[in-house]
Amino acid sequence: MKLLRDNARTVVLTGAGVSAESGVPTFRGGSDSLWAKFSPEELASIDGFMANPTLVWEWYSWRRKLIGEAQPNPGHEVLAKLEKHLSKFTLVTQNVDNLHQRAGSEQVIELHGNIHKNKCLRCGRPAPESAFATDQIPKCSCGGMIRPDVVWFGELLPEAALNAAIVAAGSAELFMSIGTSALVFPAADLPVIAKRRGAYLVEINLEETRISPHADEVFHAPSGEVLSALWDQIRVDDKSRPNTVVD
Ligand code: BV8
Ligand code: ZN
Repeated sequence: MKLLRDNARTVVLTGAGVSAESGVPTFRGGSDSLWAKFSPEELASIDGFMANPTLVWEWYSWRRKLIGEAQPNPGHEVLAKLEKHLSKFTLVTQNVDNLHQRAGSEQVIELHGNIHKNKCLRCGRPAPESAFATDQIPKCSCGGMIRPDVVWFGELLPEAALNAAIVAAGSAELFMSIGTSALVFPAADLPVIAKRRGAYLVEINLEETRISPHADEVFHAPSGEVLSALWDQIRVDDKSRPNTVVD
């Protein structure tokens, strides 16, 4: 991809598909998808939590355990390398699994929060790690219930994260939408904003999505494989350039 080789101002948006090769089920799609057993409204929503806090709490405990045992895959690792290799690179994720950070990405804009963080439903204070060592729903010192610090359906995204993502998308020369069905808003607006402002839009996703027809380049293949091949190409190109060092 010429723009990557030319050190273009690059913005990447990732979704659950980037973590699929780490064994973390995606939200929609295959039979092992997270929603296959339950519906989003039932679990990833305040109404779902209030209606059945124990079920939602156990679902997050199960996901936290599964994610804790997962390892970042080559897709996460290449994105961490691109952050160091390109002078203007922004990583925006819808994922809450912390795998980008575990792969070495230092600046990660988390649009939907982080599954390893919890907060009080009543006062909003962060809950200490110890608070959820058990499967019982822990209580805050103010008496409120503790909940995962993720963005549920019907909840606003963290303002600073969303604004940073919108500004980055609006000034991107290259925007890569990777492993996302582009169905959840406002995250799904980002590739459209970038394209409208003149970015070269690349999609890396197993399936066709609503943004595929608008993309300049589409790779319907596993993101770990595609990103590894792109990184190999960058290293070949850089080696052929005089006095550049590629780690
Ligand atoms: C909001 C965090 C303003 C929690 C998530 C009715 C009422 C209220 C709101 C709405 C409504 N109707 C619509 C809305 C807006 C709603 C929305 O967009 N709904 C959709 C379903 C239509 N959005 C919201 O509610 C947002 N807030 O709008 O606030 C507001 C406030 C009040 C009232 C109105 C508006 C909040 C959205 C955030 C929800 N939280 N997660 C948690 O994780 O538990 S969403 C969840 O979906 C995850 O974050 C996930 O990342 C995200 C998007 O899914 P994807 O990442 O794209 O994953 P998916 O499985 O869908 O796709 C994976 C893709 O990867 C597939 O295409 C697959 O082919 C591909 N793939 C698989 N393997 C690979 C691969 N690709 C490459 N390689 C592979 N190996
Ligand atoms: Zn509290």
